[in-house]
Amino acid sequence: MIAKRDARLSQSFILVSFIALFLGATAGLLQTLVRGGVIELPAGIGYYQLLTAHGVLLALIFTTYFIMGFLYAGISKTLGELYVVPYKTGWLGFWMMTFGTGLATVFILLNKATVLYTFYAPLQASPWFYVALVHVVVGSWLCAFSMWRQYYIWKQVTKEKLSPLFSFMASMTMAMWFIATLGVAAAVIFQFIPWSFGWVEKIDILISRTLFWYFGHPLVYFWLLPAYMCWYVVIPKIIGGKIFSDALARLSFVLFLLFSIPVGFHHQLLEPGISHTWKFFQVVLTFMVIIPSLMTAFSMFAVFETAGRKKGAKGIFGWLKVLPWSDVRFFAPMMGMLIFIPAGAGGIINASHQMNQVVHNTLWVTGHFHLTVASSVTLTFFGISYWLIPYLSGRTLTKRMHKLGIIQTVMWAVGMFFMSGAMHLVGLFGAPRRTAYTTYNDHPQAVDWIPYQAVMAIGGTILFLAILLVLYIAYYLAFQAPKGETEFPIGEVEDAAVKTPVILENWKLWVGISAALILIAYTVPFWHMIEHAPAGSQGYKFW
Ligand code: HAS
Ligand code: HEM
Ligand code: CU
Repeated sequence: MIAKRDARLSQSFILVSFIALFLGATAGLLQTLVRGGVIELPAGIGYYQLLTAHGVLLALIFTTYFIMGFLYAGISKTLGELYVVPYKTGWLGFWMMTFGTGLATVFILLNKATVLYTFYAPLQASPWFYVALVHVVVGSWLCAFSMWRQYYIWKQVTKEKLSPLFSFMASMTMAMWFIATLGVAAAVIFQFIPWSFGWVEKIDILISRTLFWYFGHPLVYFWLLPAYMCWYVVIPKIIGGKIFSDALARLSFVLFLLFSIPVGFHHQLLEPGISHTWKFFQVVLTFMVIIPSLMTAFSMFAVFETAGRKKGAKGIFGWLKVLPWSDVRFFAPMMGMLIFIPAGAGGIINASHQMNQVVHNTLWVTGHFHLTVASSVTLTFFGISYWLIPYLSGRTLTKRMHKLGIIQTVMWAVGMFFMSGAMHLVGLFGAPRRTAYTTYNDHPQAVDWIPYQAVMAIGGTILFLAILLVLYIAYYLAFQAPKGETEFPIGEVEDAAVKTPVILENWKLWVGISAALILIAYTVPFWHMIEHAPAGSQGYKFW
């Protein structure tokens, strides 16, 4: 059982995460209804104001808080109760992040920061929005330091060469996060804050966007890696199987550290001012970062098949039938995995330099990330919640909640099939992302888009109902379910697996190679940007 004080830290993160989920999903529902032409927004609320709230509260806040709650619980489980310094630093991080989150939310609701979650210059928010972002980022750094400290003390005390797999993955995820957030912190502190307070008049747009995407791509893996932690470590235990290979799992996380950062240009393939050579180089590295995901897919298939065959499954696909489909702790993440197959294929299309011209800035891209972060990752997080919340609250997952969880998962998959499917299709026909309802003066092409947007609204409505259901389940598991013990499932490694080489825990080596790759991929293009820098831009407020 988890120590009460550690449980409280995790619970606090998860509470904020679910509040953000509710607010962000409400905005999402309204967006689909507006774009589908079903409603007009009342009370002077702007479409872009909602979209900013949706992006910030779901992509940045819901995810980050859930991840912190999950990682702290897993670290406390595998490395033991938090030591004093990691514990106190964790709380300091929580409060700093929460102050920032509150401040940012207020300024978005006041319509003073309608700059979308990517806060692209020359759109200019109130300076307090950027100050709020700094608090969220620095607070998350405190959490990173706190987790590394726990890991370090554990190694000192036990004198073990290899740490438990979960704690290694958590430390690696936070290492990637720290290196990545240096970029966004630099943009916010050195560019956006002085510019929005009026200390300097102009901002260099290209540099600000480049620093953003230096952070923005690893950001998506920061969401994904905790889901992978569940797939690698938790799922084998739930299905009565074993982890295929500890070494392979660690290697895939090392590869994420190396290749997820020097690839930001694949979001800027249509941005002028960066030479094709460097875009091409980063596209090649983008294809490298697909490899650890393919390793994960391979490893998960191996886990399922081995577990199935041990249970006596026959034939090529017999193992599929004996998987515990009615166990929501398995079913929800498994739906996430299945959805990740088309989601990842879409990502490979996006990254293919020429094809990016067809899909960039269309609803196709919005479709892509509602499959990745809003389905594969989110469904896995829901699947984790079904055991993590009762584990933390000292309660149990009842049969009724199991059933509701399965219904919730099916609703999410169906809703997303309609919403994301329609987004992908209409995106290929050219419908832009980030636009409110418009018929472009009844232009025939724009009129053709409208039925797809209506389908998006149907999907969005189902998704919103699914959110209400998951919130009810979470509330019940936290406060009402019968008292009892729930396990934090941690898998064991297959006996026949290769021994894990100690070099995989050589942090200096991996962080060093990561830094070298970043320098290779970014130094020359950055130098060009500075050398050929235009006069810069003043700020604009279009809302
Ligand atoms: Fe992406 C845009 C390329 C993955 C999120 N992406 C975005 C944006 C977001 C996002 C939020 O190159 C929009 C940002 C914005 O607002 O502008 N993405 C990729 C590539 C991958 C990828 C190559 N993206 C993700 C993940 C995300 C995410 C993960 C969130 C969590 N993405 C792009 C590009 C753009 C982009 C361009 C810019 C587009 C533009 O022009 O603006 C890859 O990492 C994907 C690799 C994944 C796979 C799938 C492996 C499958 C697995 C499942 C196995 C299943 C099992 C179950 C075992 C190759 C691991 C089997 C069971 C059975 C029963 C069969
Ligand atoms: C954008 C709907 C859940 C992340 C959008 C848009 C719609 C939408 C319609 C695009 C609007 C446009 O480009 O004009 C919904 C609905 C949801 C939902 C109905 C469920 C109730 C989520 C979740 C996440 C997420 C769970 C992440 C964890 C995003 C992001 C954007 C977005 C990052 C892009 C914002 C931007 O372009 O600035 N969503 N969504 N959504 N959604 Fe969702
Ligand atoms: Cu990316």
